[in-house]
Amino acid sequence: MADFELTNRSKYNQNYKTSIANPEAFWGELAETNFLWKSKWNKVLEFDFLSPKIEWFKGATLNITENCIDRHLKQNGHKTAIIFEPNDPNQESEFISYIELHHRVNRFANVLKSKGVLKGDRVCIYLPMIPELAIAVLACARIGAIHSVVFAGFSATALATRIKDCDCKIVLTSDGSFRGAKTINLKAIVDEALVDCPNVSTVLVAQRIHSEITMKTNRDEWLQPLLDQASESCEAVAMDAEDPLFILYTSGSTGQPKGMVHTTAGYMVYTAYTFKTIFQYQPNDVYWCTADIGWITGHSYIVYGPLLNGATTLMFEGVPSYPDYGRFWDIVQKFKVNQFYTAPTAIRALAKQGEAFLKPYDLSSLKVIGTVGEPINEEAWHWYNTHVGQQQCPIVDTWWQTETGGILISPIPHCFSGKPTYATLPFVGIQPALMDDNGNEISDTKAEGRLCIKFPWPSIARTIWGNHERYKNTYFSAFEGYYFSGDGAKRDENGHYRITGRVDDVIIVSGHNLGTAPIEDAINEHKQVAESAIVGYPHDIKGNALYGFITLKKAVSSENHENVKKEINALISSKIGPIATLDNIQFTTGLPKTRSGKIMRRILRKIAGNDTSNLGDISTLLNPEVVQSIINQTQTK
Ligand code: 7RM
Repeated sequence: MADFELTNRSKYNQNYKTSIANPEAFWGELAETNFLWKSKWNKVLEFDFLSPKIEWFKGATLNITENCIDRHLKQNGHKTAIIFEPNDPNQESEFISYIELHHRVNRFANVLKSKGVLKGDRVCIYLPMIPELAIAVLACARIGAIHSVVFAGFSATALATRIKDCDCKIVLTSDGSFRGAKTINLKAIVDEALVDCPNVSTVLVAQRIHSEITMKTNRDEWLQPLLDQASESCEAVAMDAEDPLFILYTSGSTGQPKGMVHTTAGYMVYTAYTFKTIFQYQPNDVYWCTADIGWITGHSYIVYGPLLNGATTLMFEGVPSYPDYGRFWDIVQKFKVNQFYTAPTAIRALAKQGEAFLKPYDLSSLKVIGTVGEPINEEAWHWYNTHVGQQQCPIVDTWWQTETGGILISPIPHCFSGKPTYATLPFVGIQPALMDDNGNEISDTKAEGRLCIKFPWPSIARTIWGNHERYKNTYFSAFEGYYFSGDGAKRDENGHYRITGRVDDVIIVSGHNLGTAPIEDAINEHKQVAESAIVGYPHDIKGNALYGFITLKKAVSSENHENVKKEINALISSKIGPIATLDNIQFTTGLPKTRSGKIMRRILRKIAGNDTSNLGDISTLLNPEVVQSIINQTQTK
């Protein structure tokens, strides 16, 4: 029988080789020997990147929650599945065993059933980082409902768009949430969103902050009394391998977010295997990923990946700065965390506070530390390595996307190590390619180009909900026969990859992917705004900050400029969320455009980044004179 462990370089080499030479045999055996199936597949893989159509383990039936929970009960029922650490450090933590998780998921699933939720129905989950969030996700999976988790920091407008796009009839939320010293009235945001969503007939509300909320008769109900009455056993519905498990929205370069659809079996196999091998999870370890379950990182590496491995996974409700910047390290010490996974933006924010916040804590339990979400700069990498990992912990700089479901490029501890800013080598089964400007794959090892993947892996998203054409156009049309990631990358002479960032119009601010289009749409709603263009520019903490170039309809007196700026940011805040507000706003007389009317963001990016020495050829612009006028304005500011 094959040895799928990745604990040294030769095992990685061996498994990588087989996974490429014979993907079906590799994934087939891995799937068969490590998971619980109700019935076997007819074929491991069928695909065509042109349609595109991708099917893994087609014909097999299974339920992912039996793999996440039931199969651990006999041996590990009393083991802690989820540690919940509340926002307030003085409030008690919760330890949820696999047995308790089983009961709570089943109760929740029965409540959903009693509200008429059927297999294939979409359920919107708008909850903070409390146990109910993970339990709700698993409850949906138990009965074959498709969960659509919306990050509880999103505005009413963003929530409504997502509810409507996949036609959810039910929303799961809470009265509110705690975030550091703040409380947020989530239910009020839901109420506002639902004005625009007539199809939602049920809202179930978890109680978290005990705030005054209004309950709409015949629509809204408290969750807890329903859970109390529900049975703690619930049959796990047999799902086809390719039945959708969840939808998760990601911003794109047009206003409408893309509902990425992930299916059941392939997602299960890939997230479980990457979790185990990349984090080198051992049976008694405590693993902590600081992401929110509202993002793909939370789906794959707080909930599914860890639970599929029978791991103990920590969920933290709060923020890194509350009650002070030592909170993360306090938690690591308190639970003797062994694997810690966070984002460069958090690392930079913590590094800025200095080492004094780390000093009081014992971090010696840490074995592997990880980063995800954006390119990590060298300085942040070294700080993480020195002060958090104490030069003892491999750093896994994991590159992947909402669309990829799981990690595609990352160091694997004990197989090969990371080096600053490099995501290093492809995971088992992953075939990256770099493409040149003419659309051809670059064969030289040392190269730079657009990052594609040329063969399917089990957890790739299968479509965009309700818009397969957009799925094809976005990911499979730029380079025929390849999946295009939207990122650029460099490859060194050893074949190690360094991700350089997005090549499209998505800007990553503090780890949040923000499409420029929806922000511009919000700004353009201001009655004095004629036109706007948003670009990113480097920012010490956030990675990128937003710079808005805005032309006004008619001249506004300079005293009023500040007011208009405030109003613009307020608009963005209400339409998208505070994360998308602009750090810098410049009113201009025009925006540089191509002759076909496309705004040349490339030039604005250089101006925003204060790098105007080489703007390239601007003579083909419709209005080259506008460029100099914008530059002059920046210099006199
Ligand atoms: C997991 C996640 C995806 C985009 C992706 C990249 C960027 C993510 C890294 C990274 C450099 C990394 N999903 N990205 N990880 N860039 N190094 N290790 O973040 O859908 O929200 O974002 O994030 O640009 O395309 S996501």
